[in-house]
Amino acid sequence: MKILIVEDEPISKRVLEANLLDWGYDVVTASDGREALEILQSPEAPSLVISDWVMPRMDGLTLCRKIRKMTINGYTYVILLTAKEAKADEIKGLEAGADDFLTKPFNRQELKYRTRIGERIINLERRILKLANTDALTGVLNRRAFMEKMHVEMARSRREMTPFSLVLCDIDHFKEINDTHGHQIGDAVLQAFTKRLSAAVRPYDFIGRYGGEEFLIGLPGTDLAEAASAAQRMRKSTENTDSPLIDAPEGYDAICITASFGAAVYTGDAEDTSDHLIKRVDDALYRAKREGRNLVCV
Ligand code: GH3
Ligand code: MG
Ligand code: MG
Ligand code: MG
Ligand code: MG
Repeated sequence: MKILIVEDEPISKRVLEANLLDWGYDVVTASDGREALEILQSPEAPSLVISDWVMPRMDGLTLCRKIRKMTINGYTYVILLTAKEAKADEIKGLEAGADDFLTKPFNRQELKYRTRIGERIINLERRILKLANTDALTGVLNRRAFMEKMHVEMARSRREMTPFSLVLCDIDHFKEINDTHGHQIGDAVLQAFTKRLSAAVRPYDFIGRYGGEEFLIGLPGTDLAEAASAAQRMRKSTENTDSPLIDAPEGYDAICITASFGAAVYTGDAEDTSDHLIKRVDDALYRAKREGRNLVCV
């Protein structure tokens, strides 16, 4: 776990840093609230902050209020660590949004275990967030989480004038797999299929379960031709009979499947919407099914 220390006084900063490193934390430091805010708005920002109150440019109280208004990077747990010791100041700190309040000079053991409390809360939040966003069977994003990420990527596409492509795929004749082998094998096929999909795309592409045996793939910074070739890669990897999706159930041949793919692009047009994009990709998939399955259509 990474912790951000916000402290203008160099010696206090160094002492605190040495302690946290000693307790096994990664540490980043800032000398005032403004520098801290910049760090907290970057990707991979620390989720736990130990901040001084009195600092130049932006004090710890203002920093707390700004952190509570931030909407990116999940929850940030804040411990105010200050020379102020009046009850009224502690209340002011908590009112501004601090999760905990400690006075300097701090008791080493107390700070250690109060930091552990913050760590537990952050870990809880991460677990809940993961559960809320993940499809339980396949481990890809669930539909809501996929849509949320897609809206973020479409906004980026508008801002940066880069294309965002969407692929929708549907396993061919999947009902037969269930009917022949049962639902447990059907489930295993869905898991193996999504593994193939993620192996065929780049790390910043994202996969979501749209429904039953239908999956969406978001491809940031990708135009329609590139999206179509990514879909071809996924299609070929699925149909590859040299490496069957899952081992043969007792008494049966190895299970091989194919899937149909549709691809569509969003080019940053403010008039265009996510509903329209999904309609286009759905139409393309429908054509792939109608034209014989195991196909990519755009
Ligand atoms: P098509 O080529 O037209 O797509 O045919 P299909 O059989 O794949 O399509 P259909 O929509 O008729 O059937 C989809 C099947 O997917 C029916 C449903 O029971 C099954 N299914 C949906 N979700 C799950 C799941 O989580 N696990 C399993 N095992 N089956 C599922
Ligand atoms: Mg200070
Ligand atoms: Mg279907
Ligand atoms: Mg199907
Ligand atoms: Mg169908």
